[in-house]
Amino acid sequence: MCGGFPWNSRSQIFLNPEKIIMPQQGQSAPQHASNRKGPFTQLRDWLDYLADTDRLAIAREKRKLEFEIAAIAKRLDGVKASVFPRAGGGGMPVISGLTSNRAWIAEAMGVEASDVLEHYQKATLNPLPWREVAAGPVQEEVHRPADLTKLPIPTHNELDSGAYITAGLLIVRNPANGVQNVSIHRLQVSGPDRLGALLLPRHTLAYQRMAEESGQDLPVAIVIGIDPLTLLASQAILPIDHDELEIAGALHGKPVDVVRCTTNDVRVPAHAEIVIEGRLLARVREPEGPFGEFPQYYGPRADQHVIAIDAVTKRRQALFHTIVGGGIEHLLLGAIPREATILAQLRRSFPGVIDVHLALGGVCRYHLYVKFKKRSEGEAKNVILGAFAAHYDVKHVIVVDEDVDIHNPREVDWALATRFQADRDLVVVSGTQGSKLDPSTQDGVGAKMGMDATKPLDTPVLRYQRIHVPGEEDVQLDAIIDSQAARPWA
Ligand SMILES: Cc1cc2nc3c(=O)[nH]c(=O)nc-3n(C[C@H](O)[C@H](O)[C@H](O)COP(=O)(O)O)c2cc1C
Ligand SMILES: [Mn+2]
Repeated sequence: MCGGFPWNSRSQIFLNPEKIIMPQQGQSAPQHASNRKGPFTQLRDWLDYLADTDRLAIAREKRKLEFEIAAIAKRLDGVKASVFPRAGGGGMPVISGLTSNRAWIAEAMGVEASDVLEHYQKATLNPLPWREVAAGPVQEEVHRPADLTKLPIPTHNELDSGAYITAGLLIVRNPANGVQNVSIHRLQVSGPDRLGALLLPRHTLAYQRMAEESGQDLPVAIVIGIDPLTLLASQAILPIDHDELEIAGALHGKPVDVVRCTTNDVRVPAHAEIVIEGRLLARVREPEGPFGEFPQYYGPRADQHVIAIDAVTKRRQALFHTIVGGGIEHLLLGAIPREATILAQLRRSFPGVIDVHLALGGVCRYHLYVKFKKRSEGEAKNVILGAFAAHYDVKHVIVVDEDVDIHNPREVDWALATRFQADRDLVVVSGTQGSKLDPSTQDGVGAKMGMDATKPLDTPVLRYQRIHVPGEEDVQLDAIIDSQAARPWA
């Protein structure tokens, strides 16, 4: 043990990727060395907790910003979060992989893994307004004019156009009523005080258009280095004019403290690590991309929105968070809010829906598994149609019975292999809206497919009886297996 964490004076672990064993997604990490419990409201507490439970790898100093940080973080994705002290040779550490396992998200919330979706949904229905405070650590230093080249901003994928901020919460205000919106957008570093931003047609773009119509720039704040629950809240699927920071408050169980930016009216979490203040420019578009996206393909280069930077505020010893595009951290941040919304929506029409899962193989967006207690024949196909309507990203739906573990792809495959007949149980709808980032669509227009892998309600005895060896689940291997035993054939 030597040195310390870049954010305090604890012991340091050096990273040895050779020794890493991939745990199954969702499987809990060994419970030891920490008696802290969620909800975690502070990034540094979360990092300490990951470190105390052997889920944080600290690299030797000065890893390169171009590709090396992303490469190491990707190798550790889903296994350990990573820390890169003095990344790129500067003074600021880079961190990655904060929420790269479902079980970790449950721990961050302080609930059982089986309660994550209902807990999240409850938070979205019970927002907790933020509380403004006069000062906060995120403004310990104010840098004006701003220079983005002083921040350790990594370049991630081979064909990316350059360095990208990928874990920045973009906060804007409705120009008419001041309601804030929080979302994550990829941000290309186009110059020392200039960013290119991809704004897909949701709330940030709606507010930007309102400002642009009256010839105004839209003030923004970009928050980097924030606790995992606020990251998750930024991905909530809400109607416009619902402030995602209030969902963060609900998940925290207490209001988020915010401070006003130094150059505009946007309110930002007081305990964040770094805030970049700026303006989304009216009537300016510049080339942005290509950039490696969540479906594991590049988003193309095109003219996109531009943010001019006015100031950077930060903690004295700030941490810079980066999310590797398409890594599990990225995928899960989108998956949990989507699953929570889809589950609530399906249950409204189909009380027999028990659980839903957006599979990693379907990049946590396109493949939906539904666990369902069917009451009448045909109902599973109605569930399929409901799932298509619940979120346009959902492309393939598999409905299974309640005895199938939808978090285990092998189980879902088994249900498909043994309970599904294509001429009877398949639903295909063509020419629907899908994901523009799915390269097999025509600019987002493509087919949906549903597979009803539930067994018939009325079946002859034994036909669908799952085989079972009595006592299998109770075998105590440690007590039974003798590792020193003589070979009985010797
Ligand atoms: C790591 C990450 C990167 C993202 N990048 C973008 C992006 O570049 N452009 C975009 O429009 N949405 C992006 N998203 C998705 C939005 O943040 C998400 O849909 C959000 O909920 C939209 O918020 P809104 O409903 O308030 O508009 C990203 C999400 C994550 C987790
Ligand atoms: Mn929103």
